[in-house]
Amino acid sequence: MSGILARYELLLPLNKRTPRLDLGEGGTPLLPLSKTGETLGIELFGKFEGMNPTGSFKDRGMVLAVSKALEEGARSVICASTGNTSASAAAYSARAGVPCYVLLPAGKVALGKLAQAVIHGAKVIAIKGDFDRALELAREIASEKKMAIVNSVNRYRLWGQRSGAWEVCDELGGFPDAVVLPVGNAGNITAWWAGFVQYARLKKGTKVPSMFGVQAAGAAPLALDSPCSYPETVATAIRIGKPVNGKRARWAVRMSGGRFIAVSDEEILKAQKLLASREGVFAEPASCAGIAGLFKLAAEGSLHPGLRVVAVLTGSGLKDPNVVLERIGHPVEVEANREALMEVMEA
Ligand code: AN7
Repeated sequence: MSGILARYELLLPLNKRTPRLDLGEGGTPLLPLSKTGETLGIELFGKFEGMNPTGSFKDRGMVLAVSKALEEGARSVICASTGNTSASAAAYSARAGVPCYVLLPAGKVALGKLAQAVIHGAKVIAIKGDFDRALELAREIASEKKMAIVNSVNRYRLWGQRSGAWEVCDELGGFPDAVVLPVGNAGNITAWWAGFVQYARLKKGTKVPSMFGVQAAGAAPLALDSPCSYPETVATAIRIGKPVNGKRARWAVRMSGGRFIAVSDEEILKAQKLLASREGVFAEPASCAGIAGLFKLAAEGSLHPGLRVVAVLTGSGLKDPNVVLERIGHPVEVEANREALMEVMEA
């Protein structure tokens, strides 16, 4: 076994009756982002969660949530999703052999994620509304029909996601000074903070890193501290107006000495291009909001030089090919001969 249930058995709520699902989740690379770090004047690492089995950090929570659902006798699984949760829920449900129902905001899910949910055999239903409405419906139906809901309202999801923080500490041989994460439903930032707190109890004299949560300006109820009824952003993964874990995330961010930040779609896409073209790391737009947030902090003069910072790159860029092709364009086509080719190459 190679996944997080085996690796962190003693830190997770497992017992003899818990089935040990495993798709090899976790163990993702912690990549030095030296060029970007140099520009920002900090020591920067990217925790590349796009390397998880379904291409996002959700797998860390999903492996535990679906295992616990099986232990508790659930016959089916349900979730609402902006995409990544559905891909992950569909994959782990397939592995476990239980039916999976997925509610998506119609027309607002990246192509790769949609394909994943469909191929894993989930019952995929597009709701004519946004994610927040889809989640309300999923919660209602889950409690009526006794289905296991595997959104981040499920405590096991967040517990499993703590493993990302544990891996970072293990690999660095200590705690980073700060962590930046993109924020949608505000589950992951809460989970990472709880993970650091749990680890700090084991290792005396350590300080939990400052947590910085970055939202897209068009969907930033926490960063702007005002309700958001019509969330909109190119980073569809975090197109969320009513974060269900908002209260806990506010607490975590405040306790850690961090804050929430809003960044524009333009800043997100610029950060995505920078990571891909200068660091060789292709992450989906939402994932890059954290990097955009760091640039914002640096511009304000609130990023202390020399800090050791981890940016959580939450999902793979392959999830959302359209956002790249629409922005940057398709390759030039030439006649299949040397002259035509040379003409284009030398242009
Ligand atoms: C790539 O899949 O909410 O703040 O339904 O896919 O814990 O919600 C995805 C969220 C960041 C935000 N980065 O995490 C879903 C969903 C990526 C994401 C987030 C998501 P939370």
